[in-house]
Amino acid sequence: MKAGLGAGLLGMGLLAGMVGAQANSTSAQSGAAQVQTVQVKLKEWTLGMQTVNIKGTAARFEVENDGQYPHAFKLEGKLGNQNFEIATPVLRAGEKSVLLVKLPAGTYEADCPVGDHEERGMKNTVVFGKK
Ligand SMILES: [Cu+2]
Repeated sequence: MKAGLGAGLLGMGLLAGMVGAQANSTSAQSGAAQVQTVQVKLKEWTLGMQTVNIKGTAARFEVENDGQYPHAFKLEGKLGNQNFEIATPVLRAGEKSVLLVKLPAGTYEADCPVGDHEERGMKNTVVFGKK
């Protein structure tokens, strides 16, 4: 569960980026690699995601804490037989972060790693490579 984000993972094709607030870009449309944008509106007690099927293998999760409690957005799963997880920092109310991820086709789990928020319902399944 606690693989963290090491240099080895980057070598396996996991690309992670974190950008500050004000991510309003729609410019990812025209590149060779199609990056699907997913809005994630964290609040009590839901991840607030509309899209959980990523058509390609690259996704840009635009995460905002729409709630009152601190929340974060974490994606986890397996690469081969190795567990990985990647997460935004813990966001306070109103804060934003962006997670840019490229993963092999497969099924991954998203959740909020703060406290017992996952058990309270802040969890979802994300499928990459869904046609
Ligand atoms: Cu939370």
